Amino acid sequence: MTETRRTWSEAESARYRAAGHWQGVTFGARLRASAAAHGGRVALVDGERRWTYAELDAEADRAARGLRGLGIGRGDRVVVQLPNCAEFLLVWFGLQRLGAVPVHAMPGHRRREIGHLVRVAGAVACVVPDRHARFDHRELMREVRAEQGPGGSLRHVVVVGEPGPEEGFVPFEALRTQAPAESGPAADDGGADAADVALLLLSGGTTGLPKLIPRTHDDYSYNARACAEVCALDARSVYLAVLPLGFNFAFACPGVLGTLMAGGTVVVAPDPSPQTAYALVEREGVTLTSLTPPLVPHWIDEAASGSWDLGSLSVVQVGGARLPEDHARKLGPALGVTVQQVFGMAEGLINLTRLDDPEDLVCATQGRPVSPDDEVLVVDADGRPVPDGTAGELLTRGPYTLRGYYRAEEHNRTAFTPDGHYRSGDVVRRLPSGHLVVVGRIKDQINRGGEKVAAVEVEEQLMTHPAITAAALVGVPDERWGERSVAFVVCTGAAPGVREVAAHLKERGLAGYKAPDEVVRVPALPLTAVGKVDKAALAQELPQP
Ligand code: OOB
Repeated sequence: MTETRRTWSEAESARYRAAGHWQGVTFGARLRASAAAHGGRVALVDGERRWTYAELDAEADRAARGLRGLGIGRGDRVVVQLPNCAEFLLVWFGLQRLGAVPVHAMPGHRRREIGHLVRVAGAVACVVPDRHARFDHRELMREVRAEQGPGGSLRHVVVVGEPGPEEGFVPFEALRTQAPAESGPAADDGGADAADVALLLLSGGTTGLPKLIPRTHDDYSYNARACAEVCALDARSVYLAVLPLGFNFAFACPGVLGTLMAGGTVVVAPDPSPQTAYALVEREGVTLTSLTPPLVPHWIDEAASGSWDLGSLSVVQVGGARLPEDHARKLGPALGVTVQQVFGMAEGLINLTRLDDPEDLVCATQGRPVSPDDEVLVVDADGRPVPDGTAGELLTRGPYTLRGYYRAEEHNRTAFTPDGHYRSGDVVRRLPSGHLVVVGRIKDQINRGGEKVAAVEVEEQLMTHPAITAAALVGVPDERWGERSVAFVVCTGAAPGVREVAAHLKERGLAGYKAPDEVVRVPALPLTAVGKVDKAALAQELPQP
């Protein structure tokens, strides 16, 4: 199938190459080069297991041979839904070696999200754990496979761990150990071009179903490298991946990829608790990690216990949602680290506070763009630029910001300006220094401590409940999550409670984190003058704190 992809113009591409942002190197080739440059250094640590760069490179070859044995090759999309474990990276680099395209799913995604990803991406395979967080992903894959039917694209399910009795589920362990060594692969990257799509990330979403974000080798490696430079990463850096690896923040801002490109060591944390993390900091000499805001108070409390040696830790990044200023001010002294705020998006643009920024900028802003070629516009409702200090919508384009979602032509017509700026839906104020302060949002999304919930997606599912005739999901301020979600529902008969609603959404196959924190019955949904649901008025109906 031929497919046109909205992408950068020839002139822009030439400019980004000339500036050295795009280096024309694929991820498969980069890993090969890293193995040659620092073969004996430790690249990856997961519990008691560790891999040098040479070993990681050899494992990528093994995984690639096994995956190729399944018929997976250049350009094929493969949904990867794995928790934080080394296999995430073995599979990811195995796919890169074939020129295949990992699609990053979140561990919490369920039938609806995974089924949608498989369909939109036309994925030929899914890679899942056997069980994770008391959930059986093989069950999930049985359902997804059944739903796709024989005409669907999905041909293989690869299971990390026990494949179970289901016919046709392939254990990853057999793939990596049983493929004959002589079967190649000859190339570093299956012949992929650095301008090709290297991976697909998931957008936080504002529409009924999540959109896929194409990221090329050139643009995504620049994303990781530009962040690594701001964070001064080098071969001595040790990054602790606390947040899900599938999340852009932990994977490439600078995260896993930035660390590996600098010759450093990546340590994966199986859970985000400070106890788990601090034990790894002590053992592995972790220098950098990244958190979402709800974790921050727990990390501060645990550090205060005084039982940990956090001496190696030098930078803690916080992002994904707005960090309250007082938490920002406490975090640095409590852990003895430099705090860095991160305001990023899977679509591209990453803003970081700089390591030598004065405390007020670090604590009260969300950073400034990492690339000199990031273009940021702050505009009013008519699309006209506003002066610095005035709030407006953030529009952006640049060397690592997408120019169009994957297979979403209609949505692309409104998600971008005619000259290619991505409409972020975030309301920001820009300071003369270029630092941005996130003050709000015009997109219909709830940001629950960094986890994004598209209101429309949940509303559609709420209305499938037999008692609910209309629904509106609204984000309201919350001490713990920054924002929690409240479902306002219009009902016939008795209104379902919050548990019943959660059970219903689960039954519908929706990820658990999208269930509303509260359900409030209303006689009718108030409308604005133009006939849209008035969510501001609904939020006012709640008892004010
Ligand atoms: C990160 O990426 P996404 O794609 O899950 O979410 C992006 C959205 C932004 O448009 C903004 O609405 C919100 O998340 N956001 C923040 C924020 N960081 C992200 N809002 C306020 N303050 C912040 N610091 O969330 C993401 C991707 C890469 C690095 C970091 C975060």
